[in-house]
Amino acid sequence: MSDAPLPILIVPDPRLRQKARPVGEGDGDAVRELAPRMLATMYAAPGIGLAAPQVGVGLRLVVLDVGPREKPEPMVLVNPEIVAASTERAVREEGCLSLPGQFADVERPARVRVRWRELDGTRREMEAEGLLGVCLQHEIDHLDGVLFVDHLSALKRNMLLRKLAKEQRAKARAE
Ligand code: GNR
Ligand code: NI
Repeated sequence: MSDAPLPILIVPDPRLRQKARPVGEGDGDAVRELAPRMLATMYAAPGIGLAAPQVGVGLRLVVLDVGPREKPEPMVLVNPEIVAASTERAVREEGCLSLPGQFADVERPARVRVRWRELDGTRREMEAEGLLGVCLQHEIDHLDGVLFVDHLSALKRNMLLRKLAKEQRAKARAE
């Protein structure tokens, strides 16, 4: 099926650490096929955002829906970029579908201005704060091979990565 969920890559898959390339003119068909499948994957997970590298595709493509589950408002962002960030910072607990079961408080700019194109090429720009602002920063990080744990101290990052590895080993044994 066209919107069958895709497998989500888990840390330490090296594809999560690669920098994705911009979506170009020639990628239109691929992106129009991929975006609905990424949305289906995100909703099934469930998650509030998903970046193409998380499903093994090295393109600068993000899907997002931070709204209430009963009122889906899917967003597809082609080549999203942060064009401005506030000096004010905010802390929020983050998780990631590529680090299942791991959560930590992450400090980031409180507000960002984000620019992207829609699937039809329309240019969009918005300022975001709160959960949407965090999710946009988290997803755009994925496009550069950056994970939320990279914003933590080395001590916290290593604790969390070791806990993930341990839990993934236990899960593999149980399967
Ligand atoms: O589903 C997700 N929830 C979330 C919660 C707080 C901050 C960021 C996120 S994004 C995450 C899905 C994901 O891993 N996207 O890359
Ligand atoms: Ni993530």
